[in-house]
Formats: sequence, C-alpha cells, structure tokens
Amino acid sequence: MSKVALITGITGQDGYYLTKLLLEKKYVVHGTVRRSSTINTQRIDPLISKYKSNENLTLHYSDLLDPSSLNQLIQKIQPDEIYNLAAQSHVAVSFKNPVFSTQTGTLGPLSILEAVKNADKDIKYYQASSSEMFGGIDSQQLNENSKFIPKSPYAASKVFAHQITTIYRESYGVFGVNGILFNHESPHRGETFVTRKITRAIGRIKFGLQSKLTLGNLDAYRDWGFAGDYVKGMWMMMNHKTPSDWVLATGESHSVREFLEIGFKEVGLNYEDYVVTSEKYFRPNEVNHLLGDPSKAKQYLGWEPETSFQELVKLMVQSDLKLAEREKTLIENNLLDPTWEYST
Ligand code: NAP
Ligand code: F7E
Repeated sequence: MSKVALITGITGQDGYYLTKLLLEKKYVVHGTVRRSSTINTQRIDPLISKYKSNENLTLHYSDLLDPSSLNQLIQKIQPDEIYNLAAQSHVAVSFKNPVFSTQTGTLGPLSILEAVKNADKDIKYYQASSSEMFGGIDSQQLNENSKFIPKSPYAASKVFAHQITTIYRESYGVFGVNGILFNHESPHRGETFVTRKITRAIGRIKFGLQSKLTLGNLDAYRDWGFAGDYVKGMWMMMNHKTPSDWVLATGESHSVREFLEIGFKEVGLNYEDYVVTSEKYFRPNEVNHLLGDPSKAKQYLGWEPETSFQELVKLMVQSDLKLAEREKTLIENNLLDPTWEYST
C-alpha cells in the first residue's frame, strides 16, 4: 500500500522538490496551503496538473497558527510521515515581524507534535531545523553537536522547535527527526533570498530590464547546496531505522561576493559594474560565516550533495535568463509593466 505523507509549507521551495520526490516514490501526498487573496500554488502547479487527477496529491487549507485545523487534518488523513516545512523563513523579515515569525516557528511544530503524540497510529515527524541556529560566529565546521547561538527571532524559534522535537522523541517515543539543513537554493528559491535576488537581477540586466542590483553584506559566507539534493536527505532521515538529528551541508563555504563573481561571469559581465550596497539590506545582527559538516549523514544515510557550488550558480543563472527573456517579451507586448529594479 502507498505511504501517506503530509507536507506543511508545500507551496515553498522545499515543498515543491519534496512533493515531486515523494510522488515519484508513489506516496499519496497531502499538503497545507494558506488562504491568500491571490493563488499561491505557482511552484507546485506543474505537479498539480500531473498528479491531482489520480488523487495522489491533495491540498488543504490550513495555517500553522491554527492548531485545531492541523489536528483535524492529521486525524482525517492519518499520515505515515509529516514533513513540517512551513515557516516564515526569511531571517531579515523575522526582525521586522518577530511575533508572527516566532509564533509560526514554535506554536506550529508544537501543535503538530501534540497531534502526533495523541494519534492512534505511529506517525513520523520531520522538523525543518536550520544552520541559522548556530549563529555563525567563526569559520568552524558545524555538526549535530555544535552549540546553538541564535542571532534572530527566526533562529530562536528554530531552536525551540528543534528542542521540543527532541523532547517529544525522548519523553513520548515520537519518531521525531531534526534535519539541520544549511542554505539550499534552486531556480524555485524565493526571490528575496540573496542567491535568487542575484540570479534574477543577472537575467534582467542581461535583457535590459534592470540597470543595477542593490545588496547588503557582500562578505557573508554560506554553505550553499542545491535544494533538490537536500529533500532526498529529508526522506532518507525519515526512513532511517532510528530518529535523530542530521546535518545536511556541502562542507564548502562561499561569500556572497563569490556568488556574484561566478554568476555575472556566466553571462560575460563584471558584477562590480552593476552592484551597489545599501544599509537597507544589512541586518541588526548578522550571521557572518556558516560551514557544515555532513559526515554523519554520509556515514549513516549514504547522503551526499550531488551539485557543486559552481553548478548551482550556473543552473540558477540559466533558469533566470529564460525567465527574463519571457518577461521582456511580455513587456514588449504591453502585457506586463516594466519595473527597473526590484525593491526586495
Ligand atoms: P519557503 O520557500 O519560504 O517556504 C515556506 C513555506 O511555509 C511556504 O509554503 C509558506 O506559505 C509556508 N508558511 C509560512 N507561514 C506559514 C504559516 N503561518 N502557516 C502555514 N504555512 C506557512 O521556505 P523553504 O526554503 O522551502 O524552507 C522550508 C523550511 O526549511 C522552512 O521551515 C525553512 O525555515 C527551513 N529551512 C530552509 C533552509 C533553506 O536554505 N531553504 C535551510 C534550513 C531550514 P506561502 O507560500 O503561502 O508563503
Ligand atoms: O541571506 C546576505 C545576508 O537571506 C544570506 C533561509 O533559507 O538560509 C536562509 O537564511 C546572506 C546573509 O539567507 C542581501 O545578510 C547580502 O548573510 O539568502 P539569505 P539566510 O539569511 O542565510 C537559512 C539556513 C535558513 O534557515 C533561512 O530560512 O546574504 N545578504 N545582501 C543579503 N541577503 C538578502 N536576503 N538580501 C540582500 O540583499
């Protein structure tokens, strides 16, 4: 019989890649969607058209801030695995909307864990933990035993969710998994995260739709991998014999500046001719350096990243060149208003 998975945050970047993976593995997938005034399923629309007619993919309105809706949903669909991907996941925004970010990041996981604890069947739970929990105070390689020094409301809420998952594992025997994922990107990355902001701008600059790119700290270092590789790791953690904490990372760290250099070079341009910085994009408390050590996942899960940093930058640039070309055609046909630089 097919396994049943529930994914919160199915409309996000990881939601797209994980849904695709689980459907390919013949799971029956249910996902939660927030009601909004515009349709917000763009990322998963291709999967909806491919799989919805044979009932392998079902969407439900829910919000992490509504525990009773989550509880009823879990009782109704009786999933084998729950992947809690939903979060207000933008670190800079979490300083501006700290209450919403923290409530979503803490009340959400706790509500789901309570429903899992009280369910009649054994349900496995995946918590989307984050390398932001480490705080990045030096260039040390970080693993499952490294200390948490959260530096934002986002990171603090992730520490709570991580620890409450461990508490439910130890106290009630819940199969609770913490995936401590370092930054992972893709052509489906939200456009206000730095990598996608850069590759969108490169496409738009190349097609004459934008003249400059305004960023914040160019000297921040991140361990950037490809989201498609990381969702495989999530599934491997959930299908390992014992629940645990797992770091997924590439083991390489690069600066925002390096990302810019490679990205602009891919289209024959020099980033220094286009990039300016503004205080607007600096954070009240910066995570300067993140570098992960994925050796536990490699040893026990057999997980390894398959996409190099250079390949990641190139695949995002190539995808956003195509998008900018389509955008240009729409503008030329008066079907889209030109915007000369995104304010994000
Ligand atoms: P994302 O693209 O920002 O997607 C977040 C998802 O959460 C979206 O579907 C969003 O819905 C949903 N959401 C936000 N607030 C919600 C609420 N109150 N109730 C229900 N749903 C809500 O994030 P991602 O990059 O896919 O990341 C997935 C998870 O991994 C997140 O928890 C993130 O914090 C964590 N994480 C990400 C990374 C990374 O590098 N990508 C690294 C470590 C951990 P809308 O589409 O309606 O906004
Ligand atoms: O910033 C710097 C910024 O917003 C990366 C989330 O998925 O990964 C992500 O969090 C770096 C920071 O990602 C701009 O200051 C410079 O040092 O792309 P980001 P993040 O904060 O690392 C972790 C693991 C998560 O868990 C989160 O959910 O880039 N930076 N200039 C900029 N960042 C942004 N967004 N915009 C700029 O203009």
